[in-house]
Amino acid sequence: MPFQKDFMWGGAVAANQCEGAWDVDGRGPAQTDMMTGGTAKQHRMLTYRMPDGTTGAVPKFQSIPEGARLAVLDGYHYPNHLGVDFFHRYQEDIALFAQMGFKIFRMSISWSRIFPKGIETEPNRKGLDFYRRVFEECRKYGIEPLVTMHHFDTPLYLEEELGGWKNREIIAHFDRYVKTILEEYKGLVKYWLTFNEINNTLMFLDLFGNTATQEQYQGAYQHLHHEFVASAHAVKMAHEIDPNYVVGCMICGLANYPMTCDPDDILASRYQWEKGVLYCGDVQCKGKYPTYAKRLWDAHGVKLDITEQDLQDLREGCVDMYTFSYYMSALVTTHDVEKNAGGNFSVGAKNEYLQYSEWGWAFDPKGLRYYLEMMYDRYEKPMMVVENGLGSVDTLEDDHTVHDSYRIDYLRAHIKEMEIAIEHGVDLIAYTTWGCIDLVSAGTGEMRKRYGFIYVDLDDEGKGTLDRYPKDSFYWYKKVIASNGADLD
Ligand code: BGP
Repeated sequence: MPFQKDFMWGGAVAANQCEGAWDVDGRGPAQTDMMTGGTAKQHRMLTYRMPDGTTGAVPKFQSIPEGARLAVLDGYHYPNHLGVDFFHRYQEDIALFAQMGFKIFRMSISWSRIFPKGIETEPNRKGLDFYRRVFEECRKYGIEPLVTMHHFDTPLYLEEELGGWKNREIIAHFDRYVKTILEEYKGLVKYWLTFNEINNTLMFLDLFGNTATQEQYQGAYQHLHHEFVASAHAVKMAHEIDPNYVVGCMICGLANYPMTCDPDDILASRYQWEKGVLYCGDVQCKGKYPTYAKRLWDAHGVKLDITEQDLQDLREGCVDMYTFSYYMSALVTTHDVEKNAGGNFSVGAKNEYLQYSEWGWAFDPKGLRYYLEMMYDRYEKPMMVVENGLGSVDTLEDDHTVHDSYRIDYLRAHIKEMEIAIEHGVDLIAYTTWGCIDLVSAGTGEMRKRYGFIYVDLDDEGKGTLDRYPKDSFYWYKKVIASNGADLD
């Protein structure tokens, strides 16, 4: 039996995509609340208001005009405001997770529920109480919470007034938030993750092709440096507050392969690994910048503000485990080919050996094995796959069933590869599939791109009963968990 006896099977969500209740009980806004819905072809928009009252919208990757403030405007739909109403339905949802036999449930805390602007000295008690109730509900069923401290939702005030993570001052605000939650939930939570897909900040730049400016690179690397230091502080505080706490990094696990055997492609692929994936994992797991960091910075004239104290903090704040999301792989080439594969932060050529989803995400289970084995060998820390799954359109039948055999096929294939990686020596301790209950897509803001074992009756316009219905995959996953991965049929 490859999976250890206490292997933790479960699922994952993020506050901003499932909770809703965006302005309830004193919660402050985050940038995700100012984002409209989009589609695979049409970007989500950020809406804003100018000082003279005029309004507008830009694609989410662009900056709003000088002097503008992000704003919620009439006539637009903001899917994260409602999410799937987990805030009010968490008891029903956790009961369904328990029915599947979940051992672990990954979720995140919305920073602005605890500190609405991010700058307050006293936390918002109602926000703290909400998560306490959620953790207690999990514990009632013996489900271990796995809690992300930061999942795409910095309080908007800090983004606008401070310039977000580019400004060193934000670290102190994050420290105060982290200390608060680590003290508050001592004994209720054991596993923590610092920043969700921390490496996205660099991957975003690739979305611009080769057009990102020196200023964008400078900003991205400095932003990341501040997150690394904040993450190291979180690890140190966690260990001081409760020696039982286990803290992980969380990396967007985008595997890549060279498209040809041209040595230039081999090098380009390796450099992409370094820039896109390894840079962040290396700093967080090894507590220092890797040798190739200078090459990456020099390529774009980046000069970082790094203090001696920062370097010491990084050394003292290495994470205890390596966790990552895995959805797909990408091809890297220096050749002039059509860049026609979409996908999660990846732009590149299509791999003719793989199949692609409607959203351009490649189906590559072997890439998961490749990734697990490579990273375990590199870091030798316990690993968790904390996101994996298939975003697809599901049909709710008249009798409220959903026949999602395609999702079962996707997950089964990935679990089989995890099994092999474990047989090859990888210390994998948990698997939480993404969006175990349907939720708002981070990339497109859609509801129709579903990942869940549980169907939520809600559409892209925010219409629906919000009723929950188990899909076929719900019963399948229940069997997988009950058999500890032995019964995948
Ligand atoms: C990851 C994020 C998640 C999640 C997932 C699926 O990048 O950590 O928040 O949303 O991707 O992406 P999407 O929602 O765009 O399908």
